[in-house]
Amino acid sequence: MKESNILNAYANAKERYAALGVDTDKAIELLEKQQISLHCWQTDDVSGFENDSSLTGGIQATGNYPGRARNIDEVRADLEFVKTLLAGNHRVNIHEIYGDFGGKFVDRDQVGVEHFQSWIDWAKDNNFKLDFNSTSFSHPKSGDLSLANPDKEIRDFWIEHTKRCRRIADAMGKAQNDPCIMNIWVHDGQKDYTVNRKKYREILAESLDEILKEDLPGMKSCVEAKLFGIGLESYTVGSMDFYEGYCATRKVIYTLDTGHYEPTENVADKVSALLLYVPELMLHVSRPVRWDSDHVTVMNDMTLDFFKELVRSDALDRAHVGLDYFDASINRIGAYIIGTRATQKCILSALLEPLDTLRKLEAEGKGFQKLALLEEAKTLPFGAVYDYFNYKNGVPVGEEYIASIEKYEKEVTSKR
Ligand code: RNT
Ligand code: ZN
Repeated sequence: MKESNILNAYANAKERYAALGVDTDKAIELLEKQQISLHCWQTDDVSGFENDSSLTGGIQATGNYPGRARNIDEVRADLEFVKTLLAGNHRVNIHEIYGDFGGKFVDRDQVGVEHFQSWIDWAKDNNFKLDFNSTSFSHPKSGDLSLANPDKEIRDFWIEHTKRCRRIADAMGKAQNDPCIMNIWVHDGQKDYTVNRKKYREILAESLDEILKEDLPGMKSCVEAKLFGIGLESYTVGSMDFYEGYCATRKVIYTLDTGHYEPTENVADKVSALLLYVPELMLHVSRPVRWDSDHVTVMNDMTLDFFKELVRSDALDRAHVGLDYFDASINRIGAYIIGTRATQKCILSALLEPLDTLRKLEAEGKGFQKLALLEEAKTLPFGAVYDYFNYKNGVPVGEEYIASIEKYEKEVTSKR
């Protein structure tokens, strides 16, 4: 895009927003600081490097677009390339099954910091911070119940795994001088009716209490609620109600995956309610299409509203923003950039809302004026601000990144 066009458009946009009391430079500054945790599992359809077992736990990546990352070097190469197309400094979110196991089988109850040292070094070299996830799925002991399993042997196996993961996250956080956010999502549920809803939830709460006992200052734990998984449609142990209560009473971070609610539910409305009771949020920004389909995040009403609610709650700094989708039907790097940029756009759009004016109008009971301004805000020259943000940070502006990804596909991913 022509430099003078970007600059002129920004100058006009800046003036337009200023007339409504919005400082675009300040919004850009905040967006530059906003880290987004890139989910490493977008590079390889949640395969990991443990062995070639198939994906279980009620989640599924559909499609077989060529070029998925097949090993640790390819995952890292893809992430390094992704970084060149994004403004800002971001994080990488790793699952336990992405450890550097050196070709050996390391069972989940045997994993240690040594299997992630090369990730820690790589992150440092590439100016990434790391987040982490225990992995309860795609394992012979996954079954329908892991941390909520009444069978003590199986439950203890997963408790040990999750405790070890917390120690790995602690080491990551200490090495990067910034807490590593570790997510615990377990798929536990039942395909058909269960007469033990309460029992499994009691066990899950007990297991989590045991896991979270250890004080590890380099990391923060979060727990992810969900509606259902494939093959686990009738009951999910870690439902929203379960984790809301758990996080509020234990003061643990609540992981809000935007795909984990009823399709007609207003996910944005949960933000302000949760933030009254839980310390922070971890976000998995996703796009559910009819169900928790994990389509690539785009700038749609749900995502726009979601970030507006965070900004209106003055809580951007109480949310850890991460992505969670896995679309194997299109270029995976392209999917990364679309989703990350869409998330940035939604955050920027929220930061550019003429909130003071809107709140004043509401306080004065000027309903028509408020609605009119909300409508007008939708077509303010927001794109000019986002273009300038990318230009200022030396990354492709607008659709320019498409050609970069095509080039990477031609030279790298198509040869896999
Ligand atoms: C599953 C959860 C979970 C996973 C990742 C791979 O429904 O969203 O976050 O997607 O752990
Ligand atoms: Zn998720």
